[in-house]
Amino acid sequence: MSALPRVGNFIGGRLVDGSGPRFPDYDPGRGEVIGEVFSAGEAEIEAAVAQARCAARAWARAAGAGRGRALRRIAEVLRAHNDELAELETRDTGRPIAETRSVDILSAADCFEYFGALAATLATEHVDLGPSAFGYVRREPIGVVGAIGAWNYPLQIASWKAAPALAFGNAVVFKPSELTPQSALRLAALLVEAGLPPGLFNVVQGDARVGRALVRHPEVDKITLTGEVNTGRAVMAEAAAGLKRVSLELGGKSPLIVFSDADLDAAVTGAMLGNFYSSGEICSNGTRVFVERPILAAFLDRLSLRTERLRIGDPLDPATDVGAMISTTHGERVTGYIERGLTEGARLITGGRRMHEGVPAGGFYIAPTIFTADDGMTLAREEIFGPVMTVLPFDEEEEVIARANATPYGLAAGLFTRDVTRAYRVAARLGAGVCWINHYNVTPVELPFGGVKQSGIGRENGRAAIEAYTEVKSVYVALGDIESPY
Ligand code: TXE
Repeated sequence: MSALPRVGNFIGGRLVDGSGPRFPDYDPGRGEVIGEVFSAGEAEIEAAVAQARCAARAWARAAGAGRGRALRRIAEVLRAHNDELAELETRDTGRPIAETRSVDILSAADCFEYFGALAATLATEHVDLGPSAFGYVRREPIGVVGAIGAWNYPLQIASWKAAPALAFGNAVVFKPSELTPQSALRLAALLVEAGLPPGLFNVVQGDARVGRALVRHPEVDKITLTGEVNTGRAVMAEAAAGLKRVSLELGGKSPLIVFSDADLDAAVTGAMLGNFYSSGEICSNGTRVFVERPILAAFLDRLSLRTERLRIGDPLDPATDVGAMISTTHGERVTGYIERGLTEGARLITGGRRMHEGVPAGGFYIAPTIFTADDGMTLAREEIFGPVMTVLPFDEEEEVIARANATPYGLAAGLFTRDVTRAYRVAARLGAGVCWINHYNVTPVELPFGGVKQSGIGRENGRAAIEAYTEVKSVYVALGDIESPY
């Protein structure tokens, strides 16, 4: 594969090959190999952590305002490279260019801009302890952050971790998913181009082996993971030995509740955004759609009509609505869930099959699929991470809240109603870290994002991210003579 572009590591401000195993990087839209990944070996992992540790020293001492200026410059550089990065992301993920051009890079830029503004505002408390003392509280960087990404929104995930980490004086060693190695590498080069000191953002390629090495590394002070629940468990267990700080952004099986007084077209739009955008490969998707029984038939009619108009095809075609699954393995996992649903007696409304006609050969394309089912069916309990929506009728508010919460997950939730009192009341009772009222899956960087229960620990974005990337130090200052019984 030597003629292919080399996808290496980025350490201390430079692209370097890796001494670990090499493996192909695929364009899921076509099943074509688009690069040869040189994964990080022990030498590169050591070098990346050492470079981060070294760069973090000066960066931690810099004033927040200086760090903020650097991050705001990065935001501008990302926006200037929007189309280039969007095409890179589409080729690596199989997600439609219409999405990556309008969401992924702009969300990353917004994140750098937002935390570039917060960087200088880390004022903390002065505590008056009377005439003989006072105290103050410092927020200090944690040090070296090991960040591990999933494959659905590679650049956004890297940015949602790097921006706050850097804003508050840390350095980062980022490991992208082995399925989508490209955009983080380009991001690293652009950060240096924007003036970020080398060594502050490093990229090491590889699979769980490299992820585990970061979790175990004694010079990595904090781990942040975006991935599946089982991976979260494994990372937390590995981090226990060193009592490492851990933030986890994991999976979900989120409820979306449509009350009978809802704007029906808006609710259908919300359900489609929460199940078919990014081919359904979004952690916060509202994949259990509870519909109040009196409007169920009308809801399903409109939903099916609009779903069957979606354009499934070449991710690089700007007209495409639904692209390819990330891999054949994952595609077969999703069609396996569809088969399971049929076997268990779920009612297929539309879709339910892999597409071969009208799509690029070599990619794995699934028709957007809608089932009605019972709560106990696998479709309604397990995260599928594909374009498969499960619709469930309900009759009472109390009933639907109980059913919506009857899951070990708690990432997100959504509800559609014109009754603002009911919206406020129900949103307060749903077990989720994120809730949308009359919309779905919009994630402004100003609002914290993350799950409760088994969907994660900690939050990304918003001021909540300060907790994730700083430590608190209390300082007591004696003003009078020292008091002592000795
Ligand atoms: O996850 P995996 P994927 C979730 C989404 C779905 C999953 C899909 O809900 O469940 O991510 O992404 C590395 N020690 N979210 O398949 O397999 C692995 O190499 C250390 C939630 O990529 O868990 C990869 O880089 N690292 C999210 C990363 O972990 C390990 C939004 C994730 O891999 C490891 C997006 C180990 N033992 C997707 N095992 C949110 N909540 O925001 C694997 N890895």
